[in-house]
Amino acid sequence: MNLKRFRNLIVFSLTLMLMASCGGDKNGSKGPLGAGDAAQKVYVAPGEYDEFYAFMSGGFSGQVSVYGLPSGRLFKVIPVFSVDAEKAWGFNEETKPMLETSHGFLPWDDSHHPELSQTDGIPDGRWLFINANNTPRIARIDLTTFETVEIIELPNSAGNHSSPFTTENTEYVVAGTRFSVPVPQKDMAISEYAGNYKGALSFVKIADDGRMDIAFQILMPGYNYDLAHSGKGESDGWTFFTSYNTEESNTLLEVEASKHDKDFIAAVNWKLAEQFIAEGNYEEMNSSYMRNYYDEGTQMATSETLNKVKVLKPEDCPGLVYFLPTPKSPHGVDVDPTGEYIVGNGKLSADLTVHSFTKMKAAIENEDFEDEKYGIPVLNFDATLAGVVKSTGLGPLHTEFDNNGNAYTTFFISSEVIKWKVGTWEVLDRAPTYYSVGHLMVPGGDSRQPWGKYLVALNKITKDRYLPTGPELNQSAQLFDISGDKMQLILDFPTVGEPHYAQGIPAEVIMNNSKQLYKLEENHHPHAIMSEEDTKVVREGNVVRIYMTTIRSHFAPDNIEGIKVGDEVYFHITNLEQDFDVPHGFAVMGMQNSELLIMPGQTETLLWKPLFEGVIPFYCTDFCSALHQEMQGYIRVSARGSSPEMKWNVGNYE
Ligand code: K7E
Ligand code: CUA
Repeated sequence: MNLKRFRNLIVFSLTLMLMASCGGDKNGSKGPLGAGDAAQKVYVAPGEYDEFYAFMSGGFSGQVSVYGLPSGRLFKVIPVFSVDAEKAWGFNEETKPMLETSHGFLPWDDSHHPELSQTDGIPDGRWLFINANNTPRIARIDLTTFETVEIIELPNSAGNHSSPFTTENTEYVVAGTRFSVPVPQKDMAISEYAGNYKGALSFVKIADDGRMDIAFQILMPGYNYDLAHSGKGESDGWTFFTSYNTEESNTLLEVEASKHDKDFIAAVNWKLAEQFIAEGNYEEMNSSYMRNYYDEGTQMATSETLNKVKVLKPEDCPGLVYFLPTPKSPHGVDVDPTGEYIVGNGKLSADLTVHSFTKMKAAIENEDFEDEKYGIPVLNFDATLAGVVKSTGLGPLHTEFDNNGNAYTTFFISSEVIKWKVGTWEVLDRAPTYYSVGHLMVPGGDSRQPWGKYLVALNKITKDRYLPTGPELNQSAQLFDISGDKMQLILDFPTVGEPHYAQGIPAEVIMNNSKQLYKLEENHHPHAIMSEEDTKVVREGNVVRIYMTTIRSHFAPDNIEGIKVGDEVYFHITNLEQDFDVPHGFAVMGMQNSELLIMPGQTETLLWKPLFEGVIPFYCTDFCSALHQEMQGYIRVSARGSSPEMKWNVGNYE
């Protein structure tokens, strides 16, 4: 690198650092939280329910957390991409297959964007989808059980960031790659990046029962694909992806990918893609990827390996993709509730660029192109431009909408949310956030029917908002009342991991379908037993299977003998309870595993390999009754190579 470029790089980096940090300090004070009736607005009396569910991504925790709004109370952390020892996710035999990939079993990922399924463009409360960013995958969470029931891997992708945004009737969730890579993957010089690496946009078909399958991928130029949103109403049938690094640089992107004045929003006509597929105008590529799904009947997860994916090449598919030039390294792309306006948030810009769908269609019709990239027409910037929001904020990232024709945009660098009018582009209000806001969420705010009322700012930096907890502070969310003209900050609350994005939905859409227990008669787990009379211990070589039950307040059996050092012991435990909210837990001293936490009517399996002779206690880990502390048992472990008699009992019967 020559000296001048190096100097430019330093100056540029310093400027960004300064801009980022002044966001944190300039407001100094702790904000208007004391204001009048704020406490009343977030007060949910003991025993009362919240008005909305909020689903927040866990970012680097890999999970999803479920909150109530307006109280900010945490209800559940749903394990998704990271193992969770509290719930045995990825530890018990039933869920281990969920974390299998073509790279083997993966204990962690980075989850960014929860997305609710929609019907007619309105969140319907059936499923929540979320992306794995590091090893590209999409998960589906069933909102009757609040459990992850399916995870599909995305081949040819690397850094699954613009994902998993849904189409209007959940025909697809989409997944754009952040990193472009050789497709198919191969050993190749990194310096050959430009012109050779490709960025795959995946369209994952969602069946009526929720099953996910990759319908097709579009092999785009080697840019970075950042975020996406699908059209609505008139623009239904299109999905919009932001890109940056149209410079196609492979090093020092903070400078090298910031050179172009404009990058692109890619407008993809997925209805046309379906036609190309139907006509056979695609290439079938070999690529190995996994689909893992949980069967509620057998209560087991299964992994299957898939080998083919259909690939569309824009240069062979006229009309499939158009580029909309958008200043300046855009991050979020957000479509207003009518479907007419496509808002691009240029993160190195102060202004927001709003494209018109109607104008885009006309520009396509008139072939009003200013350029072409790898066979993809670049529409004339002025031809699609609907307006510019001149905000004077800095670093716009994401936009959501309310039900009154207003939009709300976050500004990371100036650390604020700005409210503006869709159509007139005038700025109506601005509110500081503490600090450095990333995404924001209005319940239904990326759908056709925002419920409005609240806005949650999902902040990156916490600093002085809470009592210090050493160097690491939880990220912070801030709740605003947006029912009036002015946004009013009414609550701060900490989050689990980094909440990149969130979704909100009225409680009644989900709560009445929420499952209270698993019915024993519907439990078809291969190792389930339905009563204490059926408990048994079975040896097959050095594999021992213990068929156990739980009911308040004992295990059956609770005395087990005949186990040897070197055995592989599987505890298949069925919780016979048929009462809401009565799980039992299970732990064995010295086990190299997590606890089990078994819901009523469920069967779970723990693998234990005893290392020493002795008498090993086990107990219930979840305080289930007044005699929970009595819920315990012993296993006798005999020497390797010995021939102890197999015995088991609870109470006096064997
Ligand atoms: Cu945090 Cu959506 Cu990954 Cu923006 S992304 S902030
Ligand atoms: Cu069962 Cu505590």
